[in-house]
Amino acid sequence: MLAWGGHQLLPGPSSAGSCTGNRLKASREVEPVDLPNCHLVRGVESGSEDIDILPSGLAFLSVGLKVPGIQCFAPEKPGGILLLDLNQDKPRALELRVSRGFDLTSFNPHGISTFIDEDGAVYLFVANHPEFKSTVEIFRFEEEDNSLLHLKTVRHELLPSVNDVVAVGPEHFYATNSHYFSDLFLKYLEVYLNLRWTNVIYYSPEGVRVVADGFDSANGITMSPDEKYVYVADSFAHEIHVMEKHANRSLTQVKVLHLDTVVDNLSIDPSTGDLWVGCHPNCLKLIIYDASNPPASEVLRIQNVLSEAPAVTTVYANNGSVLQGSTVASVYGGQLLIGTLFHRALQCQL
Ligand SMILES: *[C@@H]1O[C@H](CO)[C@@H](O)[C@H](O)[C@H]1NC(C)=O
Ligand SMILES: CC(=O)N[C@H]1CO[C@H](CO)[C@@H](O)[C@@H]1O
Ligand SMILES: [Ca+2]
Ligand SMILES: [Ca+2]
Repeated sequence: MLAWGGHQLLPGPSSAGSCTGNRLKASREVEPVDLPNCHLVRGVESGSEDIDILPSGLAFLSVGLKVPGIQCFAPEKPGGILLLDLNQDKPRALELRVSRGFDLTSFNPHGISTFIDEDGAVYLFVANHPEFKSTVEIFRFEEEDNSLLHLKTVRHELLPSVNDVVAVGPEHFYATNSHYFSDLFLKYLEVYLNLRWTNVIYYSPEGVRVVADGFDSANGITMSPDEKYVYVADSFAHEIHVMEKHANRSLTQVKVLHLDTVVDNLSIDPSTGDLWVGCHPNCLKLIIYDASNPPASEVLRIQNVLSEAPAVTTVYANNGSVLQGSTVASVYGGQLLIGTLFHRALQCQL
């Protein structure tokens, strides 16, 4: 059922194929790879940037992200968090209510992550871009009434451009900054000049610090099921960095995987430790949007990440006729859920 795609772990740093600057030329068309049993998720029309699935099969989807210069099918509608129960047959995504006092009109959610504490409370961490600024919002999930109780807004000068978060405690997280500057023009300049200035931050109420830096564009971040390793996607460098996590929460690099696609959000299969990656094989089409020639979607599975020879499989690829601009793929009990930057979400049986 799984086809092998053309992905190689490239021997050296790859400079080809990116959205911006002089690296945009190597955009690639995808060979279709189909899964036999897929359907579009009801209730997701305008993006589902990031997905996080609880052990119970409840999936959170961050929807409606707006990025200057990127296509948006619902520009007047604020973003939100949807809940999808993967235990149901063809579930419909429901929007979670958010507690009063939180400014929903400027809610612009990006990467998300969940944390479950010892007494079973579920916390949802959301990278947010109100008015295109950058914060991390911490909510508690109230399952009885499908709502999110807002607990805290984190703003910090070391968090100028948060892309994704991975929660490691009720108020503790790692976050990627995908740009060093928060000013839009400087962001373009930074990517164009290929400054390797983006980083990973560790945040706790006791202190905030840089734990890894030197990325082209640090993007998705996730953690191994045993919590010993943190994986960071460097989108424009086409790399995934495997970092060892130490008791004091510092990170050291173990190795770097080179792929020939723009890697976006990462997720882990908790049962196998496999890494699932949403990718943009031709991400220039995300920026110069043309409905008749839309951006493709591509999902990779990386097995044996820590071994000498990780196995990279293209599990799903589509030219945009079904699903445009995949950003994330997440698995639960034999089901695959694929999210997109501004399009729909696809649920497949593996
Ligand atoms: C995408 O692929 C489908 C068949 O899989 C084909 O009908 C369609 O023309 C292709 N679209 C583009 C834009 O290449
Ligand atoms: C959570 C996360 O990292 N989301 C990323 C998913 O993909 C989009 C599209 O590139 C990125 O903008 C997000 O940063
Ligand atoms: Ca995430
Ligand atoms: Ca990302």
